[in-house]
Amino acid sequence: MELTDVLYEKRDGTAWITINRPERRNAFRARTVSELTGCFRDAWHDRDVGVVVLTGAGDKAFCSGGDQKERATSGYEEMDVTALHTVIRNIPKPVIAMVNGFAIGGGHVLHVLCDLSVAADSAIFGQTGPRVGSVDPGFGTAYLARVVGEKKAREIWYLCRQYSAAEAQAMGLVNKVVPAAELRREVEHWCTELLAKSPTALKLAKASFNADTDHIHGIGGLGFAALELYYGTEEAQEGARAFNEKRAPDFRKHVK
Ligand code: 2NE
Repeated sequence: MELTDVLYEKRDGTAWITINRPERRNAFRARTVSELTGCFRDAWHDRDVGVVVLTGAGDKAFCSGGDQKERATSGYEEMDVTALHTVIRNIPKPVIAMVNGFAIGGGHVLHVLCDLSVAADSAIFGQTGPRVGSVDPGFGTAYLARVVGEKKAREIWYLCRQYSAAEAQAMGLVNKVVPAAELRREVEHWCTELLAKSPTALKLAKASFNADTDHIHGIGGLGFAALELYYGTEEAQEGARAFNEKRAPDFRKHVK
């Protein structure tokens, strides 16, 4: 597949996957998701690749989640986010999120699913689903709770606040925070360290960590099927419309 939304480069044992839609804070549309999934699959089968880095183009955003403009016009038809989540989890090589700016909404979920997260001190973290009429059922919610604990995960999802890199590190959401200018060098250093380790031991360790939460796949599949139905409702559409019209959403009439 020709790449239009993603940059893909393999260098010295590391595959660098960069979401390249900076004018939309690296939001993903259906095409972006399928390109990302294809790059991860390529890295999976390339015996020269030992580590994968996921990042965003520019210095403002890692990824701002689903493209709300595309959602408002054509919906998220053809967007298979679960396939992307699955390949990030199952690729038998460590995946590092190089968080260079906003990691928001479905973009926040992507960094949570990576094995390791190294962030710039300027990075900002948060979920927005209940503000824009969406949610990331499955790994986006339940696995986040494994990372930061139930109370904090519910706060993150219910209140849709933004958190600084220092706050993210304090809650165990990222492994390391460095000045923005040093981010790439720091990540390269982590890659070099990982590439010196036994790939089979890393593969077994990853599979073993995953085994504890693999059951979330099932509920995630069910949840995304429900999400498709929710997106068809007036309530969910009000969320996307409000974001695009740069106003606060009005959900009050939908309380049941
Ligand atoms: C990311 C954030 C916080 C950045 O704020 P700021 O102030 O730095 O930038 P601004 O002005 O909001 O954004 C710059 C341009 O990028 C577009 C904006 O509309 C704006 O465009 P113009 O007005 O210049 O034309 N942009 C930013 N994010 C976009 C997006 N996600 N889709 C389309 N265009 C986007 C701030 O921009 C923000 O909060 N963005 C939205 C975050 C969000 O709600 N994401 C979706 C969550 S739902 C989801 O990801 C999802 C899911 O839950 C389940 C399945 C699949 C996806």
